[in-house]
Parts: sequence; structure tokens; C-alpha cells
Amino acid sequence: MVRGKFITFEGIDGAGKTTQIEALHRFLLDHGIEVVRTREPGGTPLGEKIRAMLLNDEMDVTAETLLFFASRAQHIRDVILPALERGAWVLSDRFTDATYAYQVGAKGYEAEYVLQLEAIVQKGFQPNKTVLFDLDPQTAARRLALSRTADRFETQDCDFFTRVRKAYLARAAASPERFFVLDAGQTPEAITAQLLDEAKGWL
Ligand code: Z5A
Repeated sequence: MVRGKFITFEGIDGAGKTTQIEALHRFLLDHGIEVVRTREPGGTPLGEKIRAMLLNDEMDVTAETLLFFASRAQHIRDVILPALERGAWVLSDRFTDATYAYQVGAKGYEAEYVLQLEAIVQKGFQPNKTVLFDLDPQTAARRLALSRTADRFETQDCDFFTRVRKAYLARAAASPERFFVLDAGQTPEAITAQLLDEAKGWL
């Protein structure tokens, strides 16, 4: 029996997810809610090993997609479901929408295969809410250049991230009841205010 809520955060690299997850985390704690913060790929010891491979090793897109779902299967079983069952809220930096945006939308992997993997791994399990940080790739690239060294995904060009962004927006349009889309080009303070205003309705 699931009692908590599963909230996922999506967007192109550098859209500002990490900053805002911290704000929502504090807000939920202030409301007496237990919070589990996690991420994909990763979130478990096995998932973190898979993450290191995914972010650093060159690989075939089928191998890549299977590894994202392998990490996800372990993550759901060991972290997400146990937390939700005891009433905690789980905040995950990325989940399956990222596979549709990056592997399907940007790399052209077959959506039908991802649908099948999703059914096998998630068995109908979905986030309660997904916050999409929508940002143009040029602004995101400028932010990342200021902050750190790029990984394998972050070295992709602007066209790649334009496709990722388009795929995310299409998914948000297809499930408006689940997605909350934020204009991530605003100041961090303005984004936090809108996110927390929306989150009041989730309590
Ligand atoms: N991936 C995939 O392909 N398929 C999948 O199924 C899954 C993932 C699950 C994981 O990388 C990679 O895996 C990801 C997709 C792929 N691609 N990449 N790279 P990750 O976890 O290492 O990275 P990320 O998820 O993209 O997080 P990020 O790059 O750290 O981005 P962010 O969390 O959205 O941004 P941030 O760290 O909060 O902010 C970035 C910088 O901008 C930082 O210096 C901030 O201080 C600054 N910032 C933040 N907000 C603002 C505002 N509002 N104004 C100005 N500056 C700001």
C-alpha cells in the first residue's frame, strides 16, 4: 500500500533542477513530511555503478537504454517503493521521462521498445507529479560552462538538447495532469516561489 508521493524532476542538463529540489525538500520537511532524495541513473549501490558506466563509457544506444532500466528496476525495488510504503515523499532527479527525452527524442531509439521496458520494470508504476524545468539549450550551456567539467551527455551539441527539450515538452503536453512545467530561465528565487506555490496543492 503506497502512502507517500513520488515526485520527479526533469529538464535538459543545467536547467536548475538540483537547486530547486533542495528548496522543495526544505519545504516538505517544514511540513513534517519525511523526504527521500534520490536520482537516476543511480540511487542504489548498483545504480551508482551503472551511473559511472553510463556517464563515462561510449556504448550502443540499446545497451544504454537497458542500463538505464536496470538501474531503475533496482531503484524502484530498494529505494522508491519502500519509502512510499512508509509514507515518505520521494524526490527523484530524473526518471523514465528522461529515457523518452534523451534515448527516444534525441537519439532516435524506438519508443515502442521503451514502452515495453517501462511495462516490464514499472508494471504501471508512475510518478504522482513531474516538474519539468524548461530552458533553452544556449542558456543551459552557459550555466554549465560556468559550473563544472562536462560528462558524456553534456558534451552533446545544441541540436541534441533542442531535441531533448522538444521531447520533454511533448510528454508534458500529453500528460498535463502529471506535469508541472516551469520556465527555468527565471531567477532561482522566482522559480522557487512558483514551485512551492504549486507544491502547496500536493500536500
Ligand atoms: N539520462 C538519460 O539519458 N536517460 C535517462 O533515462 C536518465 C538520464 C535517467 C544524468 O546526468 C544524465 O543522464 C543526464 C541525462 C541522462 N544528462 N546529462 N548530463 P546528471 O545527473 O549528472 O546531470 P543532470 O541531471 O543533467 O543535472 P545537472 O546537469 O546538474 O543539471 P541541473 O540539476 O538541472 O542544474 P543545477 O546543477 O541545479 O544548475 C546548474 C548550474 O546553473 C549551477 O551552477 C547553478 O548554480 C546554476 N543555476 C541553477 N538555477 C539557475 C537559475 N535559475 N539562474 C541562473 N543560474 C542557475
